[in-house]
Amino acid sequence: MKKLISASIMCADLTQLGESVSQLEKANVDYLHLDIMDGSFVPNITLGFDLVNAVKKITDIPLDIHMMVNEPGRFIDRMNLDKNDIICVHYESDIHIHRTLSQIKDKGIKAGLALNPQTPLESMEYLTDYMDMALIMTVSPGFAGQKLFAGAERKTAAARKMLNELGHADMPIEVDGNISPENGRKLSRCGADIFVLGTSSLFNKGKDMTQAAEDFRAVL
Ligand code: S6P
Ligand code: MG
Repeated sequence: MKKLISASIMCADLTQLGESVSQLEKANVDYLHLDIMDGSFVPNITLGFDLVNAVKKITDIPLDIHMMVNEPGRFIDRMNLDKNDIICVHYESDIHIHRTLSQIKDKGIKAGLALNPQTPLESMEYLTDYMDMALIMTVSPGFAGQKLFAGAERKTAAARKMLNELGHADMPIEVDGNISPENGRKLSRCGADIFVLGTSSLFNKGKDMTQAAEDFRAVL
């Protein structure tokens, strides 16, 4: 599977968002990753739906929406997305997450399911037919600039094995949190396909984004 990069917009310079998006277009990133938080599912609040819709209007780069909110199904209709975009919801965020995944797919948008570090992989076992992507969190969600969770490699490898055995060898696995070039290379070997790049790689102060994206791709 082709290895893809998803740029974490919460790590960009939010005072010049339009400029950051055009730099990311030049850097040829595959997705823009937008973190939506509610201050309850995670102890932070970052980007919101108006910002998602504003970004959608200024770029053709597909959006990769990471919903860190309780009962995300309440908000799916707030975003004007299309078939190239992904909405990823957390297994832990709704006791009826199967319904939420179906709700996203019924709108013709790709659906992803995310798991917090401590959530067993088996949580997604019976939901894979409703998913277009699996997101293995490699930090506890909520903040940029954290350290990779110790089980990240083992869990990513086990996810790849499980998806292959269930007949989903073509389903991409995304990893999110402390994806430095070094961690990216290790996780790529474990079977990760989409890499969320934040402060650990793409948004390193002083480094040009095109160069940073190229350097990252070179280690995969
Ligand atoms: C964190 C969020 C992430 C971060 C990204 C930051 O909860 O879901 O998408 O924006 O992990 O990257 P880094 O390299 O600072 O960890
Ligand atoms: Mg994220």
